[in-house]
Amino acid sequence: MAKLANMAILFVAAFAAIFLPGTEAEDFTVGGSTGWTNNPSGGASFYSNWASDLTFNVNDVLVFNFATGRHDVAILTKDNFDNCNVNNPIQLINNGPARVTLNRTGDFHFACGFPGHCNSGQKLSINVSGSSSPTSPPSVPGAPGSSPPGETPPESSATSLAITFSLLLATSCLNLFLHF
Ligand SMILES: [Cu+2]
Repeated sequence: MAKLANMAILFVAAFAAIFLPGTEAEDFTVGGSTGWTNNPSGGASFYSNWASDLTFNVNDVLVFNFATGRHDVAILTKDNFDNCNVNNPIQLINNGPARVTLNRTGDFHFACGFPGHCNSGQKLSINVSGSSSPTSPPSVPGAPGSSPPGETPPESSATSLAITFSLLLATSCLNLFLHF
């Protein structure tokens, strides 16, 4: 009986191991293969278009791909971001590629601090949502004329699965104790 319970625990733990990583932090390469650059195709809307398909959660990481000395990453207040004022950043990261951990919920504003680069579209504003409040609007898959929707795995269902399996694991442990 104890052996059976042990096997059940292993089984449950294996499932938990499979599903739990889905809830862990993700890396996002800003701009995809374009990287972090001035004059991106599409201009000022390039990086907001890139971000519009994505959901950012606390502890996710933004990876800004650029060559050191050609660009940088300035973290700005909303006002300075809106005006492309890069002279008084909250934080400036000179070395590329730069990894920025999204360590809180709310808005983050980034721009390149090199002269003219922000005004040419090298700027990104994102919102980091709490894991319990998905804010992305429902997409209509296969709607005519719509671009392919960004298929992100439903975090909440992975989380509830993980919770279910954790509960199962706890129950199995209790069972094991009772049988000893
Ligand atoms: Cu730049």
